[in-house]
Amino acid sequence: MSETIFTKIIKREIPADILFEDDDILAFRDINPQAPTHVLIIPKAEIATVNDIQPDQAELVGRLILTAQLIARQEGIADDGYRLVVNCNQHGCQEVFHLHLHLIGGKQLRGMSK
Ligand code: DGP
Repeated sequence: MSETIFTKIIKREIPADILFEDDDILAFRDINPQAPTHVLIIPKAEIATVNDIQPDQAELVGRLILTAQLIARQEGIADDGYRLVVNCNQHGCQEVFHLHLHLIGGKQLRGMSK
């Protein structure tokens, strides 16, 4: 997989508003927020898309969701609710080919567009 802008954020080659980091996961605010809270949660491993997740990465993917849960609590949006989105490839409107979970909330969201 070729390096993306998210690898540069992991390496601190470009700045980001980082909310969480451990050995395997990084979370930072989206540069183009769609709601008051819009955070991207990524594995540090370079996994391009959902299609590229391997069975032995199942725990890592589960931990991405648990990280979203933690950040939602920290942001104070857990009880009101939020949306987790993972876009995949062209039809899913994926722009950055490094797996990421969007955590979106802080306002009433509309129904999913089709
Ligand atoms: P997606 O369409 O699912 O691939 O969403 C990619 C998201 O990444 C999009 O919401 C904007 C965000 N993004 C792109 N470049 C940067 C960047 O340099 N910094 C930050 N913080 N977010 C970025």
